[in-house]
Amino acid sequence: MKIVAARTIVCCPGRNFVTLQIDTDEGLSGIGDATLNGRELAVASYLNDHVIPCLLGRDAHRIEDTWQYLYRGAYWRRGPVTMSAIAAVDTALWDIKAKAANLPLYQLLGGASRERVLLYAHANGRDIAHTVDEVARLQAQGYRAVRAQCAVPGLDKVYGVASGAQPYEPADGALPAEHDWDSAVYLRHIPHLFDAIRSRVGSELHLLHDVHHRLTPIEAARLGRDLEPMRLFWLEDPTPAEDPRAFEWIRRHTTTPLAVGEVFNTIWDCQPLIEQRLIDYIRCSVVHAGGITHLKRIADLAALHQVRTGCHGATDLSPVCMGAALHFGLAVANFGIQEHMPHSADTDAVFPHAYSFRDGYAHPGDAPGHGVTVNEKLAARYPYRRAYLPVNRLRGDGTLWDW
Ligand code: EZ4
Ligand code: CO
Repeated sequence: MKIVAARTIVCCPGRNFVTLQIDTDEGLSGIGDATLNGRELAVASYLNDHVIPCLLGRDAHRIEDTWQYLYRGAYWRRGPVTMSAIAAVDTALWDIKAKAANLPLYQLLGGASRERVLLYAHANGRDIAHTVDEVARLQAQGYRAVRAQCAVPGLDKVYGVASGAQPYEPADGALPAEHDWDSAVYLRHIPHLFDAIRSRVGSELHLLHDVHHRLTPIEAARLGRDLEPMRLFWLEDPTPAEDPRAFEWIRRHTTTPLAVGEVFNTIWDCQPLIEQRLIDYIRCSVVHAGGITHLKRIADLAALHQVRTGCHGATDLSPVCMGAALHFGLAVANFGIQEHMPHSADTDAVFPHAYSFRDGYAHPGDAPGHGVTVNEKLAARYPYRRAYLPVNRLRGDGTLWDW
């Protein structure tokens, strides 16, 4: 089965998405997500200008060989742009192979290891009382796990917290917005938040929190220790992970489980954290970590060290990525949890999909392939709009900080 055409589809049904479609001489087509938030056109160019010419005429069934060809052949290995482009090709080829077999993708990944995929939802609030209400509302909807983020008193805008009644979208400016940060205020505030949440929702609900890389290792250790009585499911991105040894400091002081990896793009980023058991959940996604082929390799390394998966699933990962992630999550032995932030109605209309959400769980559906398609006519009605993730500055003197 030969690849005869491939093209990128860029659209903005509320936010930007880049999708790769691959067509074959047997009439089967597949799609993959190539969205890199705030840098979308760089991946579109990487695909259009550098990858697509190499795909034409190749055997669509040779997924592993194509992965190695694009990874090794580039000479310039790794990086989010390259790996998102490779991921899109890989996901589209898995979609085609599963359609050719007339099977849902999870059957090709070893079949279902579980009935359904555990999700965590997002609760955001303008203060502690509001956030507690939001967590309780999601619990009442049937969610078994909820991530809670809360505005911090005195800080104007905080990354990861929605303002007003708008659904939360971090890439919100035609130029990067500027947010405030103050670690001391945050460190005093968050334990009160989780104390209040636990008192309201009881001990069974899984609670998660995302630090968004904003603490130093010793500050993160302090937060992990202060949160121990509230029994978190995980504390995410407590400190920037470019330096894996920073996590030794956190681990030395706390038993709060740690999750890292949404900004990683290869197994090499994950290797020290996993092999030294410095984390409990690996957050790499299908789109940003080289597709199904490479994510499976990361999960297998993680399994050796009792680390479980916790795939990134924010709304800047398209429904195509969500579909692929749910097949992966249903099949992989060491699945942990899947992030779920609902896409807008406009986005769902552009990307019709077989997956469904119920009672805090998801199922990828049984359509052949990954079960997600793109309505190109509708997509064309939503042209690309430049949008950036914000930067973060310390309150007081305006020093640039981590997110
Ligand atoms: O900052 O998806 O856990 N989720 C997150 C997200 C990420 C965005 C970046 O594009 O941290 O909000
Ligand atoms: Co995160």
